[in-house]
Amino acid sequence: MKKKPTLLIIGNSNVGKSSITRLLLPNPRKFKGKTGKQPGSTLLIKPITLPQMTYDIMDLPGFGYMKSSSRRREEHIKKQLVVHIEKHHDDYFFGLVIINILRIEDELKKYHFKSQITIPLTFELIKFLKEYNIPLLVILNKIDKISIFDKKKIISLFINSAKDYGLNLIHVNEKIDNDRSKTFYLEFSALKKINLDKLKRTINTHLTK
Ligand SMILES: Nc1nc2c(ncn2[C@@H]2O[C@H](COP(=O)(O)OP(=O)(O)OP(=O)(O)O)[C@@H](O)[C@H]2O)c(=O)[nH]1
Ligand SMILES: [Mg+2]
Repeated sequence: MKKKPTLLIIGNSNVGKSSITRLLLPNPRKFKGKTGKQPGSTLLIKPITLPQMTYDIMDLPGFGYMKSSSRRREEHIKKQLVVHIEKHHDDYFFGLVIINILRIEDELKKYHFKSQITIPLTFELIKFLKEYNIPLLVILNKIDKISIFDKKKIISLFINSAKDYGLNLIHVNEKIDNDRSKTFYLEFSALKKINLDKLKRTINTHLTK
């Protein structure tokens, strides 16, 4: 049987990767994969493949913010992910980089504004995936948890900081061409299903190409 194209879902621990994966499945209630309060719920690198679906989904283990695990295990997971992408990047037709919108300010303060040397992990990850030419959508998840005012403030901070690392972030609604130099983002809530239709449509656009 011919292998189906795979959707990549990647990001820090506890950002909502498995919750989003579940929303993309035809029958979410049957999905046995764990979502949880405890970061590190997903540990296996194995795609979800269903006969009813036109693509497979790889819900990768999260990295960072793992209170429950040791640093060594964290490093191990990160290395595993890098090796996985190096080896399997060709399988992926599209990638979702999931970010918890509530964590953006902290990450930028720590690794961007306070230090010239460090690069925020989120930007490093986007750049890494772009090197392999995987088309990406950055998902700013958990917007149900903040006010519209804060949402606007954080998103513009995010876009402006990204520019310093050569990343040109554009809202997916403003997409007019397939300029590979741009990276698209979408604000999202897995809990309230905000922008779920938009997400599904965007994935399908990439599938038919
Ligand atoms: N309020 C809110 N909570 C969310 C949202 N998406 C996910 N969550 C919650 O966040 C927690 C983590 O969600 P998961 O989907 O397990 O996160 P994950 O990225 O798969 O985590 P790991 O597998 O540990 O890397 C769960 O308690 C979810 O219910 C959202 O959009 N809004
Ligand atoms: Mg998970």
